Amino acid sequence: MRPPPSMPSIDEIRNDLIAAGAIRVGVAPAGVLERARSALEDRRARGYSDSMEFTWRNPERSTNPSASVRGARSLIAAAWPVDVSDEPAPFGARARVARYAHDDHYTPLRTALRSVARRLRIDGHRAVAFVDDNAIVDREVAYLAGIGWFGRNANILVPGVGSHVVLGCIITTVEFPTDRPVPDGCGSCTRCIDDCPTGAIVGPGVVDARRCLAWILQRPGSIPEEFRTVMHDRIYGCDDCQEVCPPTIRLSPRLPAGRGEPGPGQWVDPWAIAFGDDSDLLDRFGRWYLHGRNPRWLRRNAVIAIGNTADPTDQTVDERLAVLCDDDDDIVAEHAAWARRRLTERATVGSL
Ligand code: B12
Ligand code: SF4
Ligand code: SF4
Repeated sequence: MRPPPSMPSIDEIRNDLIAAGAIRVGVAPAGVLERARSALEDRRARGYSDSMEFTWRNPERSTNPSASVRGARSLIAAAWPVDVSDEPAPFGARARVARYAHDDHYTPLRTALRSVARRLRIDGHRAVAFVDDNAIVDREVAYLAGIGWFGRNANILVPGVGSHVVLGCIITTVEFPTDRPVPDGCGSCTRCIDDCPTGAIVGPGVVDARRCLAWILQRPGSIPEEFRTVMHDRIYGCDDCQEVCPPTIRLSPRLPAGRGEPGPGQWVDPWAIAFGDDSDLLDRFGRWYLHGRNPRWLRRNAVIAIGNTADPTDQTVDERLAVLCDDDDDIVAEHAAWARRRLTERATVGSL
């Protein structure tokens, strides 16, 4: 009979994850994430979480690793670089995808973490991989595991890498030696707070999601008019608080490319989305968070991007928007009516 494989050391695990594509790996103790729990409760009470569920749905669970893996002793956290390459912006109507969603980076990170977790389970331990899962607050885990510091934009900034990473972890009953948190690297900078287009960063590391475009683009319902122009060409996610961040700007060009599963890329055609049928849209964008898996929210965003970016002198733009004004979906129709008004306004002031 073959002997059971020997328990991998944390160095072997780290090397395996780095070889698979992770850019930083660290270990945190698996105690309750007290700071994250009080932040979730406090921000929910202040209304900052809006109607989001995610980790807010059950903070007792999302901040207690043992609630997901009984007897948890360690959290192995990993950061995975996202695609930061730029494609030239298309002329005319366009819709921009935030960097973390150009490709799918969650799947390869999950696969790499699952492979380590499987190995630990073969040795008789409990171990489960979590990536962007409502069960655990990834950033606090990454912070405690020494992956990076909390930027004032609330993102984890990895030293030598910046914040264009996605995060995940393994919760396990194995007790590995832990790493220490990375000291703050923001210094006196406040650019992300000053330059957020909607003033959503209401304190260092505190985002009021009601004003954050990343959430506004995801949440169901009509988008308040005050945000529609400032959304500009965004269709999913917002990178502004990272694109003004000095360490992230300096370090991003060093990030390795091609570590995600191919996704829609940086630019998508808003007309194809506005007129797309449900199954095609879900085939293409189904990995994104779409409330209720309903593509109508994507169509709504596409119509706003058209209003903000299409050529206001092109008669066919108005004709196509007129069709959308009669859409069966009242959300699409209402936003298309706004887009027509916006184009008229842009034509009047002569700004593209
Ligand atoms: C809900 C959610 C959102 C919401 C709310 C974001 C938020 N700030 O909470 C919305 C939709 C707005 C969002 C947007 C984005 N998200 Co998001 N999101 C999540 C999710 C599902 C839960 C986050 C959560 O629990 N927040 C709870 C609050 C309490 O946490 P927090 O803001 O981090 O609060 C901490 C800090 O305030 C810190 N802190 C406390 N005191 C102090 C004091 C100082 C001085 C400082 C600096 C910090 C600090 O401690 C708090 C507790 O840990 C996670 C995945 C997961 N399962 O964890 C991804 C996650 C956080 N998102 C991620 C990404 C990539 C983004 C976007 C960059 C995507 C984009 N380009 O549009 C933006 C960034 C917006 C921003 N500036 O935060 C990554 C983070 C990557 C990174 N490098 O940090 C995660 C981890 C997904 C993943 N698995 O990779 N997201
Ligand atoms: S993601 Fe955009 S809207 Fe949200 S805090 Fe950052 S800059 Fe502001
Ligand atoms: S912009 Fe400045 S304050 Fe904000 S996260 Fe980056 S370094 Fe920190």
